Amino acid sequence: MNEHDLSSEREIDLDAPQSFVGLQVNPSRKLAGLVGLVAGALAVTTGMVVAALGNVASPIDAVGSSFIDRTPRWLKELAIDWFGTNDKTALRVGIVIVLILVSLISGAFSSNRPSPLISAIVIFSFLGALSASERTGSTWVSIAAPCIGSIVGIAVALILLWQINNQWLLKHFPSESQAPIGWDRRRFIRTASSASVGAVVLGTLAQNGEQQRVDRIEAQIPDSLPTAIDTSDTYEGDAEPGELLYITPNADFYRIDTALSFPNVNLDTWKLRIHGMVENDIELTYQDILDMPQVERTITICCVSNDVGGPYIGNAVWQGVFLKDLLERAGVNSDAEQVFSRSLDGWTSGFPIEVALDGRDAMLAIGMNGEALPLEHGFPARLIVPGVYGYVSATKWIKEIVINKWSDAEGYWVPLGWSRDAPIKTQSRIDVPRKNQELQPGVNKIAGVAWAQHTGIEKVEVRIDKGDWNLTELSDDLTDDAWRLWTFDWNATSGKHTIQVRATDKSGYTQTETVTSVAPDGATGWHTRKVVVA
Ligand SMILES: Nc1nc2c(c(=O)[nH]1)N[C@H]1C(S)=C(S)[C@@H](COP(=O)(O)O)O[C@H]1N2
Ligand SMILES: [Mo]
Repeated sequence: MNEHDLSSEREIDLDAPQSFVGLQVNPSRKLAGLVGLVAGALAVTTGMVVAALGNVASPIDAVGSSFIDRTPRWLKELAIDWFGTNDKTALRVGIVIVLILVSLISGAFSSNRPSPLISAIVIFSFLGALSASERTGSTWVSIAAPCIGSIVGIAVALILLWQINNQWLLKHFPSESQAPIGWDRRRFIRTASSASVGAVVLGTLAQNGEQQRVDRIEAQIPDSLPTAIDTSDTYEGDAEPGELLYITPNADFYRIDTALSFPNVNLDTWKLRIHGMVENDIELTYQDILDMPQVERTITICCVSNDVGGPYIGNAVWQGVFLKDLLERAGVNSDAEQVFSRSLDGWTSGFPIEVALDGRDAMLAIGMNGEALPLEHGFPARLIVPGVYGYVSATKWIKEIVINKWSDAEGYWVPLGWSRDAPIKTQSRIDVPRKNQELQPGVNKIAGVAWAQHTGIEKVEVRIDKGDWNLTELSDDLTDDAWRLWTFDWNATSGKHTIQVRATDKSGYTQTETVTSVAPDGATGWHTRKVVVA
C-alpha cells in the first residue's frame, strides 16, 4: 500500500469543527487496526493471568470447551481427520486467529469512534464469561477473568485511540484545554509498545501459572501403587518384527478427550461417589481404593473415532478394582439400566448395566502399566470397560458413578449424534511393513494387531493383491479383552502390491469388507496397505 492509498483511507469527520480538521493528522485505519490488536491482546492475556491466579481454566479454554460441547458429528470427524490428537492445539490456534481478525477489523473501524472496538471487546469477553459459567469446575474467578480482561482492554483501546485521534473526544466533551490535537506519534508508539510488552509478559505469566497448576496436580501422583494380588497372564512373546509391541507404553498411548486443560484434582478432597438406583450410596477416597485388594488386567481400549488402520487404540495392563465389586457393595436395583459416570470436568458417559454385571473385568483403574495413572489418562481414577468404545465408558478423572435409567441421562457424545450403544467392532490393522518402508524381494514379515474385546480373536487372515486369504500366526491367546498380534511370512516379488487383512472373532463373525465411517458407532472395512518391493 503506498502513501496515496493511505490518504484515501483517511476519514475526515465533516461534523467536526474545521479548525480541528485542519490541525489533525487523520489516522489511517491501519493504525487503528493495530490499536485493536494491542487492546485485544491485553484483554485476553489479562483474563488469562486472572484465571491462572484463580487456579481455573483460561477464558480461551473455556470458550474452546463450550465450542467442543457443540461439535456435531461431522465436525468432530473432520477435526480428528485433519488434526488427529493435535485437535486441541488446532482449536486454540483457531480461536486466536478469530480473535486477531476481530481485533484488527473492529480496530480498523474505530479510527473515528471507539464503539466498534469496544463493542467487540465487550461481546467477546461476554462470550468468555458465558462459556466459563457453563463449565463444571468453574468458580467466580472464571467469570471475573474475561470481565477484568475487557476492562483493561477497553481502557487501553480508549487511550490509544485517543492518542491517534482525539476528535471524537473533543466532539463529545468539547473543551478548549483538551490536550494535544491530532496525534503525537512518539507518545502513541510509547504507549502501544508498552501495552504490547505488557501483553507478552502477561501471556507468559499465565502460561507459567497454568504449568504450575498442572505440576501441582501431578505432584500428587504416587510414585508407586500397592502390589496387585490378582494379576493377569503377562505376555512373553519374542520381540515382534518392526518393533510391534503387545503392551502400549504409557508415553505412546493415544489420548482422546474433550479437556483443553486438565481438571483440577485435589486428592485431599477427591472422592468417588456411587449413587442413584442403589441400596447404599458409597463414597471412596483415593486411600480407600488403594486399601482394596488390587487386581491387574490387560485390556485394549479403542476410540470410536479410530478409522480402519487408525492409531486411536492401545493395550495396557490396568490396575485397580473390579467395578462389579463396587456395584455389589452399593447394591444395584434390579430395574437399573445404565452405568452413567461423570468426570471432574463434567464429561459423561453411559453403558448398559449388564456390561458391568455380566462377569467381564470392567475396572475402576488407578494404575497403568505398573505406574499410577498418568494425568492425561485420568488420574486419580478412571473406568476401563472391555468390549465397548471409550466414549461410552472410559471416564477419566472420574468423580461419580450414577446407576440410573436410559431416560435419566445421556452420555456426552450421544446427543451430538453418536450411538448410545457402542460395542467394539471386530477389527484388524497392518502395522508392518511400516508406511513407506523399503522392501526387498524374498520373505518379508507382515504383522499387525487384531481386536474384538470381550469376544476374542479367533483367526486373522491376509491376502496379497486380492489373491487367496492366508492364515496368519497369532500371539498367545491370553485374554479375550486384549488385541492379539499376528504375523505372516510373505514371499514377496518385485513390484507394487496390495496387502489386506481381516479378522474373525470367537463368535464366528468375520470382518465385513463394507467400508463405513467412524460415526455413529465405529468404522468397518478391511485395512489395506499398498507397498512397493524393490
Ligand atoms: N473425562 C473424560 N474422559 C474420557 C473422555 C473425555 O473426553 N473426558 N474421552 C473418552 C474417549 S472418547 C476415549 S476413546 C478414552 C480415551 O482414553 P485415553 O485418552 O486414556 O486413551 O477416554 C474416554 N474418557
Ligand atoms: Mo473416543
